[in-house]
Parts: sequence; structure tokens; C-alpha cells
Amino acid sequence: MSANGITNEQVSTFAADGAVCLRGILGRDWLERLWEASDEAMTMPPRDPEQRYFRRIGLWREVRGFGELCRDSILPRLAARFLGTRKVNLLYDQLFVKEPDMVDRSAWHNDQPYWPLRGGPAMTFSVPLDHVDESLGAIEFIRGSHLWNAWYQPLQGDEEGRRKSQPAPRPGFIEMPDFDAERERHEILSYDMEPGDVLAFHGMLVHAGTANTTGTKTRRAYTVRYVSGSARYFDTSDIPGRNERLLNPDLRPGDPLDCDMFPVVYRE
Ligand SMILES: O=C(O)CCC(=O)C(=O)O
Repeated sequence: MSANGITNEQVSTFAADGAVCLRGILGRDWLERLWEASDEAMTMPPRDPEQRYFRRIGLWREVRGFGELCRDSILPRLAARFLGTRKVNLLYDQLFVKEPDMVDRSAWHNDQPYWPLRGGPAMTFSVPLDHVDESLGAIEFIRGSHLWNAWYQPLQGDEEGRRKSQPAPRPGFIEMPDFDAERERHEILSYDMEPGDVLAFHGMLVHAGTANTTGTKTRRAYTVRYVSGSARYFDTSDIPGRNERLLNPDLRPGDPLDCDMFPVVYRE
């Protein structure tokens, strides 16, 4: 373990595979803050009791434990190492809760094409708040796919953002292949994890979420997305399936991301 909390080998694994699981890097103190934060987020309106797959973004401003993890934990420093940068911006955070009877898989996609940035890498830390394995909605990754430079057209949600379809690709984007039909041609990575472990993955890595088929257990995961200081704002308004809530009308294309919405959380 280096002074930065991870080994050179872990940084190399991230660079080659696009994902690496960091075992036991968050202690009990952080987990208690995050469990409390997740309970608070789950009671915040609007809350649809029928919803079996809860996804909410932008909690770091409202829920103290989440804000502390995004800014004050080891994560910004680790992001600087994985992204090879001296400055890190927080892009956004997101809580994913899969209820016991949540049976839909999340479709294959990569994240960066949804995100309003170009010119530098971005990444996610997924922080499990419960035990995770394939039966509980673990994430699957196509090993090394972040190196394909494949800008897959984001999927478009219906009005409730639930059912997703594949719109015709915009210039610069390509259609997402049916990776389920060609699984044997790829190496699929997936990790059984415990609270305290943290999964790091690259913004261009192709991934999908398995369903929670347990019928009894809930699976919560909190994710934080960080961006290299080299990235610049990019206006995704005309890309079907982009995430509206990540657009910032105060930034112009080509601007550094630094602002209240995408704060600098690490600088050397
Ligand atoms: O947890 C999942 O099912 C999907 C998570 C995901 O797609 C992401 O964190 O980017």
C-alpha cells in the first residue's frame, strides 16, 4: 500500500481492465455515516413506494454523510491517482437501491457519453452499503472496453425514466451492440463485495447491473463520479438520453468544470 492508499498494481489493473475492487478501504466510522445518510436519503421526498429500483442523484449537497465522503474522504485522492491528474472535480453522486423484488437488469452502457465533458477521463467509485453478489444486483463489466474509445449512444428513458430504448446514434456516437448475445466473446468482470470495499471503474467501461433476485434482501450502493482536471465542459443538450440534471447553463463548451455544481475536491 502506498502513501496514497492504493498500490501501483491496483492503478495498473484499473488502467488495463477499467475496473479494480479495493478491499476494506472504508472503516466502520465511514460506513456508519453512510448507512445513516442512506436512511435519510430514502425518506426524502419525492419517494414513490412502488419504485423497486431507487436511483437519486445530487445528494452530496443535502445529506451530510454523503457530502463528507465526496469531499473529505480518501476518494478524491484515489481518483487523482487513477485518473493521472493533479486536480479532481466532483461530477455528481448517486444512490442506487435495488429492492428485493427488483427484477430488471440495467442495460449495457458506458457512462461518459451521458456526461457533459470531453477531453479528459472520468471515473466512478461504487461504495456498497450491503453485501453484493450476482444475486443482489452486482455490476458486470466488459474487461478492457474503456480502451475501445467507443462512444455508445446513450439509451433514452421513457417519461418516468424507467423503460429505455436505443435512439439512432448522433454523429460521433455508435449503437450499443447486444452484448448479452455475444457474452462468450468477452471477459466479464464482476465482484462479490462487502461494506468497506470500494469498486473503482472508468467512465468509458461498458457495464450493466444484474437484477436483485433474492426476494428477501435489499442492495444499496452509493456511487461518486469524479473527473480529471484536464476535462472541459461539453454541451450534451442535443444528445438523446443525456442526463438533463448534469447540464449547467452557466458553463460554455470548453470551459473548465470548476463551479459550485462540479467543485474541485482535490488539487496538488
Ligand atoms: O448498479 C447498477 O445496477 C448500475 C450502476 C451503474 O450503471 C453505474 O453506477 O454507472
